Amino acid sequence: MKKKLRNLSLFFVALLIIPLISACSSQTKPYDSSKKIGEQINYTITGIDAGAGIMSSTQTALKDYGLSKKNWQLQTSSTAAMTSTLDKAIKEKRPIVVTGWQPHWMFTKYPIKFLKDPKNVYGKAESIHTIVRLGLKKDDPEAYTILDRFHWKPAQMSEVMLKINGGMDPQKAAKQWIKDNPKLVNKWTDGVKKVHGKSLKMTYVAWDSEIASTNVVAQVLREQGYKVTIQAMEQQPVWASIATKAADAQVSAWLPKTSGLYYKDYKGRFEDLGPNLKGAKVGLAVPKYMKNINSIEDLKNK
Ligand code: PBE
Repeated sequence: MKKKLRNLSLFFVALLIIPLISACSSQTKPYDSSKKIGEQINYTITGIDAGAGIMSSTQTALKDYGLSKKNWQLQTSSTAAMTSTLDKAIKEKRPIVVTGWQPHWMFTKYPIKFLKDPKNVYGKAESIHTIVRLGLKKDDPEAYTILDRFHWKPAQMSEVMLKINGGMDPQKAAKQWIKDNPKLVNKWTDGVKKVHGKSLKMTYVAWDSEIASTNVVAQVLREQGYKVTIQAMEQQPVWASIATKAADAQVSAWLPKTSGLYYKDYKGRFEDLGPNLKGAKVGLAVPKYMKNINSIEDLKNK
């Protein structure tokens, strides 16, 4: 009797597992340019966290390019899950479409390309702005000056991101980068009076680019004598924290499009110190071996 029961349960386990295995193996097929791309990836774009601007832009893209009508959908996950799915797909030359942005190490580490966006849903180039709370200039002119001067290039942000991606602690990566780039850092701090243990709070979203920039700025301010805390949260609370003066600064506003909705919502309740980085880019990306997929329109037609 017992044995029969065990056999029966084994049978049911097999019933559950066999379709799972075949579902996986149907995904492990390499990219085939003779087949429709949508069919090969179940009409799914691999996305990141729901609060990211790139996610709402992608929903707009699905509508504007007529992809929603054709059953295309955007899968919510996290940056870490997205990059690990991308990693696995590339190892097996499988087709995949991801939400991509630059600066990011995914473009250094993997052979991927942005899809053309003829309807300009994602905007051409973006800048990343520094946003501070109202009144910071008066309360904390030293920190304000450094935050206002902070600027760097995509390649420099990538250097910090790559260190962190290689396993280095973000604060340590920031310290090392600051040590290696005294000329640029001096431009930010030149002539600014040091302080002694004044508190300052920064908020950020834990995207790789923002982990890098926030840690660098926080560390520069620490070396000026500030006691800086940095706190990671979702995008909306980051903007709210500045608007309510619960936090002093954030360096992660991708504009005009990606963080544009929050910028509009909180307008008048923050000060925009302008770009700290120019030449950022947001869009959909695919591996380069997907040779005949070059535009978002190709997702519908090819
Ligand atoms: N990102 C990285 C963010 C901004 C920084 C492109 C994932 C987004 O809101 O989409």
